[in-house]
Amino acid sequence: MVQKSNISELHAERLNFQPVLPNVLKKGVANIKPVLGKPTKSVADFDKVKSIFENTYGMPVVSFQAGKNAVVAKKAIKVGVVLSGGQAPGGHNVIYGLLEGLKSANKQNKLYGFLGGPSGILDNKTMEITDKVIELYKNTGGFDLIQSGRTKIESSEQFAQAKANILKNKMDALVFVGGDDSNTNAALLAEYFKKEKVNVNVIGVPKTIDGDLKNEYIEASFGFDTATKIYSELVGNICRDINSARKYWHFVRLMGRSASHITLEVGFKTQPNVVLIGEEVLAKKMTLGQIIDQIADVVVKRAKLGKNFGILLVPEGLIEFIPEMKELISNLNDLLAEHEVHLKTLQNVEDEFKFILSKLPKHLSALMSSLPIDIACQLMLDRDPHGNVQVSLIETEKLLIEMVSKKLEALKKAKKYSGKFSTINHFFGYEGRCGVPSNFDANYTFALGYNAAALVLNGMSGYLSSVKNLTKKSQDWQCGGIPLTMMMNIERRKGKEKPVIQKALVKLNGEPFKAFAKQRKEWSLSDCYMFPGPIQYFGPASVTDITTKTLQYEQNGKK
Ligand code: FBP
Repeated sequence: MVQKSNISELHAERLNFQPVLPNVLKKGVANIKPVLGKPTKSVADFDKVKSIFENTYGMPVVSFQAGKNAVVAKKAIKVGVVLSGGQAPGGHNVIYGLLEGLKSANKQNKLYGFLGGPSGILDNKTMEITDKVIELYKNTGGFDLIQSGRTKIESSEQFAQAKANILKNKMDALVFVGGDDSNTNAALLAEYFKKEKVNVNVIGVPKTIDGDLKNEYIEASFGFDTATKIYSELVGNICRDINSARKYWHFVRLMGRSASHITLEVGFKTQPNVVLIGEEVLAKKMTLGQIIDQIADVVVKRAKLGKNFGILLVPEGLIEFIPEMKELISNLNDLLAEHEVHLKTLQNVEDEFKFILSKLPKHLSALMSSLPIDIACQLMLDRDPHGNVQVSLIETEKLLIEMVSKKLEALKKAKKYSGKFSTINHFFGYEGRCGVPSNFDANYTFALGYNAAALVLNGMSGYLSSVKNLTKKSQDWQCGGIPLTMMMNIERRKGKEKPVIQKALVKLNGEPFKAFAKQRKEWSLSDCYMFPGPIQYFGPASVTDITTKTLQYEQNGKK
């Protein structure tokens, strides 16, 4: 727990920062009314999704407008909140906003945090969140107040256990703060409670630094703004080092498990020489060999200009976008799930490796054997509880360095290259997930939490808190909710078809990618690096409150 004795100067200043609520929420939850839109559909696989979510499919989009609301303040309620999945800057402000929103309707409303993520619901570990508890966590990074976890509530026993504990606590609602997988869990719980006629509403809040939980109504997931600003500071610092020393090629892998939004945003802010975008690799069906050729081409061209230095950004999820690797990973996912028990009996990684090779189709076993052994072993590591490969553990930047070096050696032999290729590798991921939230994320998360309280108090369930119009001042943001089922499709997880929220990938016909495609040639050869420096919390709004380039391109078109 944070105590008065471990508060830094910045922390103390941030405790005094008062997040600015959207005007519509300012007068409190008892002074806003929900306006219902048209019924909705899932993004794909309508019939399958509908058959799983019989009670919560097709609900309308909700928007809030000013107006007296007599319903919400009537009886005092008890709400549980859980932080789920990877940390993202601003989580504490969601809790802070939720508490303020609940209290704005009725001072007797109570908020409880489930400890350690969804497992806290199953183990019934809770703590009450009071004004005093939240006092030292306002506008701070991290999830340390109640911690997080990746436990998935999926078996019928777990659903029954969740129900039993929530009823034991006499809770009226549960707020799930999470990414696509966690909010899928929230949707399943909302459906389960409706089916079981349990009067508990479930509301989701869009969190993930990866930025891949978004659509027309969820313009950004919280944490993306702060995390990309932190990575941009680090990458910008490396760019300045490159310009000063002029002797290394830096290969930087950035977090972003499935989508390349983080890499694209950091690319905009720092203008490195090579930026790989997984979605483009997939669309062009590029092989690993072609990616290596593309990188080597830039290295050779720069060497000819006397520049044996540079910087490359690669999203951690790249590996899953390369068609041949995607096929390999998908086969590995199924094999690891199918032979889970047998694999546990094997003595060491080599035996596991041999066993897996023997089960793979010939062409994939050849591909697996051609990879550096470390990478091949990393591909076999345990999947997360949702069945995803843990790409944060796969050192793709080292794989690229090794393969580009080999390519350059061959070019040297053929007298087509005579430069020097000294490399340094980096992975920036965990550094950005618990940073002190930017002003944008501090305001956004406070609004998302407050808005979630409004959804709960209006009896909504199976909804995701939606705050939009985000490139405008926070006073002008619009609030409401969208049904979680609207974002669902069916995907293969752990060898089975499952309903999941569809990830929002980088769109190649979207304004951000188009803007990048126009600029990248210039970035590759002329050194136009940018050095954004650290996040600023105080000073002119043009520096402190500005959000991501991605959102600006998305909302303002060509800029
Ligand atoms: P969420 O989608 O749960 O927010 O997590 C995102 C992320 O930070 C990814 O960028 C990264 O690959 C992953 O979490 C790492 O997971 P872990 O925290 O389990 O190591």
